[in-house]
Amino acid sequence: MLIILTKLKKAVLLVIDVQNDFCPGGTLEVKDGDGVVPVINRIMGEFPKVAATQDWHPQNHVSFASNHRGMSAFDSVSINGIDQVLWPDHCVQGTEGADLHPDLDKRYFDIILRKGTAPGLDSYSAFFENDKTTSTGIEYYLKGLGIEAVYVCGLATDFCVFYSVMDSVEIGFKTTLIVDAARGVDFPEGSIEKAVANMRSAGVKVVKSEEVLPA
Ligand code: VGL
Ligand code: ZN
Repeated sequence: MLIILTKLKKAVLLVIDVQNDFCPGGTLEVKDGDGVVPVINRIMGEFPKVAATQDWHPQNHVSFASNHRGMSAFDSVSINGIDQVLWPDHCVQGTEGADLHPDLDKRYFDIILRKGTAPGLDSYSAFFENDKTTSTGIEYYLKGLGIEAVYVCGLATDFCVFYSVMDSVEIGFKTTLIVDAARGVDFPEGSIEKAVANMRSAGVKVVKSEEVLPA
């Protein structure tokens, strides 16, 4: 009973893309990506609701450099007026690389949202695809639960975490980044620092995981 009472009220922990391909040894590895796993496992129980996302691309996905003749990974292109960084093939539907990290404690996940499933459109944010208008539906799931506060963690700080955080603020959720429970690609170099600064400017609270644990 005590434990339930200490939980953060009307809050969700949003766990972004903690998948094998974003961890060391994966095709789009984030430095120390798996370092978020023990931190997330430690804090998950404090939240009444936990929502996880999974980047979940078809093999012919527009974000893969391999699907663009003459282009290389980390090149940038514009597709239908949307800037797109081209990535190595990653998080292909049904592959081990797309699986959530084996040590991540999935017992707490109330919902797992898959995104980036349309071949022609990428989806960094948990809330909107990269056209900024196509909803993933999770806004309404969270609103339906009466959620007011969104705590974001996972991978990558400068891409999917960043866009999820910014959309969360825009939607009107009180939004917090749990900074030691996130790691970034840092492409181009400096982009993690820039992303955190931009989040702060947008009114996002930036905290360490110990601040969400009971004293
Ligand atoms: C991500 C690049 C491409 C992420 C996903 O999860 O941050 N980054 N797809
Ligand atoms: Zn992706």
